[in-house]
Amino acid sequence: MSLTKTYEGKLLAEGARFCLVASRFNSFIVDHLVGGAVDALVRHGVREEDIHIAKTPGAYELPLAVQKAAATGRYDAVVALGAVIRGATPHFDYVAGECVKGLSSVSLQHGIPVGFGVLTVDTIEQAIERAGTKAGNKGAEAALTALEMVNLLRTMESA
Ligand code: INI
Repeated sequence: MSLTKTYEGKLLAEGARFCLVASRFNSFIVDHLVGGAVDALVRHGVREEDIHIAKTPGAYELPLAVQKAAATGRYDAVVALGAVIRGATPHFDYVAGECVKGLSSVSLQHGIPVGFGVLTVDTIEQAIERAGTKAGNKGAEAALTALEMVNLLRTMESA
């Protein structure tokens, strides 16, 4: 028998409150990520009234709004949802890079999980595949990852 103590999150977080921060840019994709995230959380026992949604203009603005949500102290986790599509825009690397960098620093700064549901893809087809079609729904995945992290942190705190 092993004496090693292992902590691992379950997909339950009783009474947990979530803020989904979603960008309006590429909303025809992002709306499906938001829908997937809400559906996944509710199906895992989160109350609808414990899910709040904030909208930003684009993915570049997500870190600031996520930071604000975290700073309110109202949420157990925040989930960032967006779609950066390379297409023909030279903006891609700046928008995607700054977004990723900002989100990870908010999580560490505030000590709460920040789910990363921002698609960074080359084409609209790849975005569609990840927004509820053949490659699943990355919004749902990010929300469940955040839920699991809430459970893990609770378990580690109460040990
Ligand atoms: N914002 C996105 O969310 N996705 C993109 O693909 C995108 N592109 O390609 O430009 C994008 N740009 C807008 C950016 O997020 C800011 O809102 C804008 O630069 C104003 O600060």
